[in-house]
Amino acid sequence: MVNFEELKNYLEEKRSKIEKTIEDYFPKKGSYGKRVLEAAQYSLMAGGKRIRPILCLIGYELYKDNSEEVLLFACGIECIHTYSLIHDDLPAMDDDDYRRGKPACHKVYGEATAILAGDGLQALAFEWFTHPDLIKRIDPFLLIKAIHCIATAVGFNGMVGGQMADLLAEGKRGSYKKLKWIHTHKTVALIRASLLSGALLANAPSSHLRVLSKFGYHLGLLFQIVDDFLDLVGDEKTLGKPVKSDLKKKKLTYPSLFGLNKTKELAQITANTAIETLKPLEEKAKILEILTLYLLNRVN
Ligand code: GRG
Repeated sequence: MVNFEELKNYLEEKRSKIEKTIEDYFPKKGSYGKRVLEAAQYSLMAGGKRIRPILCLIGYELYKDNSEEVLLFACGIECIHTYSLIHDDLPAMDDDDYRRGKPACHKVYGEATAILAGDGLQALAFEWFTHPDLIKRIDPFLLIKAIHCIATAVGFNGMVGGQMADLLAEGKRGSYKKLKWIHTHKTVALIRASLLSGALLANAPSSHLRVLSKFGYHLGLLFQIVDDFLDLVGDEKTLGKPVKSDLKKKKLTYPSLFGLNKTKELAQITANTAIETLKPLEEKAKILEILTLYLLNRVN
């Protein structure tokens, strides 16, 4: 893969496989509790770039030919990501009304149902990570390693901790040290773990895992810097959510500390660093290099 056009086709192909798998495996029966299933499905299928599950597939494809073997694992990661978005939008958290171009889950189904939908999606992820269809294809020892990697990234020392610090930092003067801590835990941890989990499932050598871990860190940071930037200058329709929401909530972000120009410069520097870390993987990692540039220039 050498250019953006090929990458776009690749991402589109993976997105549609991920969505088909989610549809195939999503629980069908709900009986008296079916409202929460409906709410979870509403958010899960509301669009989204599917970057995290795609990173898992890429991590696997660096070492194995057929990433269909781990599609269900990748879909579990998307369930966790979607749960975090549903909870993040709740009035008690970021209080946002729109997500993925549609009214947020709590706006359609109410807060109680949205909380349960997020909880259910987190559990569903672990149901899929340990699904018999995965166990019959992947060595359970490798599965456990990958599950541990994801669980650590989304727990107290990962996304949940980052979200806590993000909420506590609202409206206060913050430092660069705190900003980096928040971003590293709230956003970077899951992005990095998504890529690593795929490589772990493929039993990648530990020297490569170290490289991918460093790369995942810089890629995740880049993702968040661009997210902060787009909140100020992005187009509402393309983003699928209101702009300037960080500004209104007085969030600690890259632009709030450094201004727009410097933020743009830092995004470019972070992208360069990410690409630099890939050197030991040589040609094998070309797709990650192009993906980095794609995410640097993303508009949603
Ligand atoms: C509620 C535990 C908990 C955590 C919430 C995900 C998150 C933590 C907050 C979302 C707020 C936010 C804008 C974070 C910045 C980066 C980010 C996660 C953006 C959304 O991810 P995308 O752009 O979304 O991949 P799509 O819709 O494409 O999947």
